[in-house]
Amino acid sequence: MIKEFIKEIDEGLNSDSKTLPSKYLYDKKGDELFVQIMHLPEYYVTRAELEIFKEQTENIINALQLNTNTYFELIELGAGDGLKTKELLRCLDQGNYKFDYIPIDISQNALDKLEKSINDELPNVSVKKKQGDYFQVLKSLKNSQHLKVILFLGSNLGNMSDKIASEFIYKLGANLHSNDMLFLGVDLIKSESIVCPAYNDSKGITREFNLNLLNRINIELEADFKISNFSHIPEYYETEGIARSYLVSSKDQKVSIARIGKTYNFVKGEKILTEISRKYNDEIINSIIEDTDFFIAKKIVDSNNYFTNYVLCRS
Ligand code: AVJ
Repeated sequence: MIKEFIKEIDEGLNSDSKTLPSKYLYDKKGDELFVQIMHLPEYYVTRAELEIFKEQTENIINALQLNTNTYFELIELGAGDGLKTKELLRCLDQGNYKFDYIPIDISQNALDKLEKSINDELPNVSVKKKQGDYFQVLKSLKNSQHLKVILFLGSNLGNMSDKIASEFIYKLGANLHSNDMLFLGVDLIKSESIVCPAYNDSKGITREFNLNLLNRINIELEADFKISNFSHIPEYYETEGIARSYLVSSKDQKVSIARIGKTYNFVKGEKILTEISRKYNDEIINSIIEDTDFFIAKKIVDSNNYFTNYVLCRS
């Protein structure tokens, strides 16, 4: 783990346009900050998808063509706090659908918390949590022949480039059977006036979330980033549809990372890209799934037209 962390940080800081992988934003502090982000008034993403799960639960079940006579496995990639999923679980429970809920996450702690809250609130729902890498777990589930519905929510796909997203969805398909479903939640392309504040909130939580990455490198790799010498600067243009978060060096400076044994130079105004948050429309989703075994079977949109949940069917 630490070896990979070292390698990826070194690669990112050595490249001509510096980058740091967004997955490292989520340490314990980063997880806590992301929970706060989800409740921010400016961060519409979580609320928009929650509205779909609350107001259109029956629609979701119909779109997935679920049937009370056919057992299925409801598999969620990334456990989260389950707020949205619990809306669906409640409706499936009340409708006497036969299923197991299988959340997959790399964090055992996140899975344990989620299981406990579902056991408390929905004691009839069978939870079979699986800790590990998404694809390893899916591979282990593949020989089960049961109908599978995969949930990949929260526009988590947006952290990937379109090429990586396409490979990711292709690999999901390779671990499924014909007629299995992928329920994919993505944020839609919309104006700068709505997207920009979502990544630059007035309380500065997103700023803290982004800068926490440097803190983490300071602690885990014994670096000497001066946090106050970097600012959080997100960018988004509706014409392109990609929000990018940067940390920008406010002066010429050197940073040493003891665990790598190197010093890195930053010039005043130099940017480190820490995260992309892709926004989508039908055309982009279609081009992403073009070379995969999925097709769009249905889509559900929230009342503001901010967010879409696509039902992708494995052909
Ligand atoms: C969890 C990846 C969907 O990109 O909107 C929120 C992460 N970063 N604010 C997003 C995030 C800054 C979020 N995703």
